[in-house]
Amino acid sequence: MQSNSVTLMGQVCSEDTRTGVLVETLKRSFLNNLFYVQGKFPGIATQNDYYMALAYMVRDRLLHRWIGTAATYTKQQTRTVAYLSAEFLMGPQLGNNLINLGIYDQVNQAMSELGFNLEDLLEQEEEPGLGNGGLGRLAACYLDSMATLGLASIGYGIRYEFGIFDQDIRDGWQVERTDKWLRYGNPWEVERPEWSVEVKLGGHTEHYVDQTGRGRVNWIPYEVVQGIPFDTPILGYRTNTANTLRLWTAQASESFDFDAFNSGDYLGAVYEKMASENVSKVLYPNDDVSQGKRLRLTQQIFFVSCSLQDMFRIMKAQEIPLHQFADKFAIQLNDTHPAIAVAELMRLLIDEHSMDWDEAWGITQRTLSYTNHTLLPEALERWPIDLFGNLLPRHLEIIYEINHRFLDEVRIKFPDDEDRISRLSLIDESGERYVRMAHLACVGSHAINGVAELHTQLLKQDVLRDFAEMYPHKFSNKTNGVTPRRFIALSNPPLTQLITDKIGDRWLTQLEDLRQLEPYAEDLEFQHQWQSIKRATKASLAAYIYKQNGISVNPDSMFGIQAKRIHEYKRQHLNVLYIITLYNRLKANPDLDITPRTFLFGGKAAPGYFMAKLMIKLINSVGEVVNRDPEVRDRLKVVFLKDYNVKLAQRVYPAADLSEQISTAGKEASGTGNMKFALNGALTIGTLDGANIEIREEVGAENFFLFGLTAQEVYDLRGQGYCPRDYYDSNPELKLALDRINSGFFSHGDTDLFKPLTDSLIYHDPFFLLADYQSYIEAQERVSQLYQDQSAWTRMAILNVARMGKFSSDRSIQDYCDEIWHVDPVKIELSNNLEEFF
Ligand code: GFP
Repeated sequence: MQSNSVTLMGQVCSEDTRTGVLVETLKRSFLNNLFYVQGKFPGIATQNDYYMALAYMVRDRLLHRWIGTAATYTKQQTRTVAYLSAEFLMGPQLGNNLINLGIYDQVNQAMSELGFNLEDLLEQEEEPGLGNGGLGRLAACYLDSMATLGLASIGYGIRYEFGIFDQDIRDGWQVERTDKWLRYGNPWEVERPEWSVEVKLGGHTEHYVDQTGRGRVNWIPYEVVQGIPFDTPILGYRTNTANTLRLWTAQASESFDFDAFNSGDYLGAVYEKMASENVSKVLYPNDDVSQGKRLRLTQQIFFVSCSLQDMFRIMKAQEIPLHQFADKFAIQLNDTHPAIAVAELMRLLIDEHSMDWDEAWGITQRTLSYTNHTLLPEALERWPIDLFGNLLPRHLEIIYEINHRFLDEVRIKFPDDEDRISRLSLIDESGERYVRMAHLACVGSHAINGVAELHTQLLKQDVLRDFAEMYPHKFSNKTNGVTPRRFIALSNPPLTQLITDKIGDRWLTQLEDLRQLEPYAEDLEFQHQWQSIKRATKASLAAYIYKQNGISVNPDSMFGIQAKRIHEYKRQHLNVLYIITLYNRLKANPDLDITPRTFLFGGKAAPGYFMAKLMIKLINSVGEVVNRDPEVRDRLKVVFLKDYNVKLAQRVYPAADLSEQISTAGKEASGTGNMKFALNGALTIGTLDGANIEIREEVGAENFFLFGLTAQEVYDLRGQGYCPRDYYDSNPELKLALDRINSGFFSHGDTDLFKPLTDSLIYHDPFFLLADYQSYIEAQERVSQLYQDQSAWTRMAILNVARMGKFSSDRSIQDYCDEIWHVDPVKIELSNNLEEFF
């Protein structure tokens, strides 16, 4: 139990208003923040002021733990994980922090005694959308788990002023709006201008020999940008460990605009200043052709250099010699976005700290490890040499040297194999010359991992095959996981309570404990409680839909949900083909007895990805017709939930009956939405892709609706010359569905609107929708049939939840720790004696 007194300058006081957790203390602390931080009183305060006051109240309690944590790490010179990621999709902070602090109920009571509704205040929070989808959310789950497991870690990234765009739907089309998440301030962060660093860009290098006869390089940059760190405390669940998320903001550096100011070119200097600040302005949306975008490479070197320099600062402050860098830090590269760290760490060690090449290279390789998140070739980053050399002239030299030494190694292992040399080279010379970032990451890291079994296997067989042959020992799999704190405890309190009543609450940190639910799968009373919780969460989502979309959906219909970025490989349009098929059947036979269904979609399309945007339009257009058709008699509803983000995800997962995980086998690296749905008791209809395979293995094949080609079959079919048109010609229901779209039926007679989509399917079908169509329809039939037997369905749902233990991000992080990072947990004592810190 935590003490409710605090020692301040020798005096023992009753509970401190800044850190205490009694209801009276919380109320007082809230009012203090309203008055003395917000400078408002109830007559003039807005809802946002109340939210801010509450957030500051919570932040005080986080900072208390954070200071204890930082002091312990400093004293013990703790080995630390540095998680480098261009994206952190954190989601709203307030509710999660209340859960992790264990003060949700007290705060609820304190707020209601002051006349507020906690739910309304939670709703007020604007989430930082500093990520696109799975990759950024995974980084956020991992921070939660690292803190929960008591592992010292720092998440390093960019504090984008504008995160992922807000999505509006107009006339069925996606419309993007800038995300101004910082508009009313961000109560969770602490600015640390004293730890700013400078990042050089552009210019040229000069080589010379110093007095000792050693070759040296001087990089004279064209410009210098300053990085200012903003820290957010990341508290573990019911622990005192509060780690740091450190995000960098770009500012013009004085040392570079000084001359312009002096020479009277005031406007020029201001312009340059604005240009520098652009670096952290906006998050790049996925799937835009990012190649060749100088600003994106600038963002990468910016946050990587800032972060590495910050680690050097920490080493110095803790008086750890530089040759121990790899003992102090384990750096994880989240995809290739931070891969420039390989060259930057070398540069810092060699040029700025006079280390020799071999020692620097040893440190670099021992420190870095790399996670790959995609098999899509177009998503593998590469930079045109000219652009790269122009922005990072010194890094290009270093990369050439790394490449030279690396290819010598390859020649020894594989003599007379020039093809292999050109395949492995860090420089793609097959046409225009490029720097291959995945290759740089592979050579500069001691460990490389995929994010699910199948993905890792395909990496080794295909995308990174030559590297797997060169360095087999570097490769391993680390199947993704999700945090049960945010995605059950916070988002689904009734289910959390029901489970806890049966098996205690240890499962929230030991997810394997969920196994103890298995015996209740057949228990009719338990099933009944389970069903009423599902029914209530569905009713609440239905109310939200009515408010947002003006569509009334029936909570007793089956809710099938596909929520993820919109992409052809994720195949939202396969789901649409099924909807149209059902609709066609009803039109042909209005009295057909079908399981009433509500089809829900959520997700953003990259602004430059035409097909994905057309898919959104198709979903909405089909919805418009189906939802209004009296013959359907409400047995089918189609809803597109706009602006899918973490906040909305938390509403959606608990309300799903069926989780649609229908990507083309071999394309989805892992998926994490699949895990969140299943943890909330949805059954999965899915292909043998990504982590679906492992979910199915865990929950049992009989509790999973499988369909579709395997990755191998897709590969073989492509090899034989896949002809989608044959499927179209030979399957009448499929033909009818596609013809209905083409006839203009869903587009007010416009026969051209969806042609790019249907033509692509009938003539190319790169993602094998038509090949999988029949099998998908049959799996959906099995789904519908089972749903008629609510007891059997619920039994399966309970078994799914009971067997999802593997998919906690705690397990993933433990795997990284054991096999890559070798970092041990540190116990943090919470001290109320503030003098201890002096
Ligand atoms: C990417 C991959 C997913 C994978 C996540 C996290 O997600 O399969 O689960 O990374 O590893 F595609 P998105 O950014 O594409 O959502």
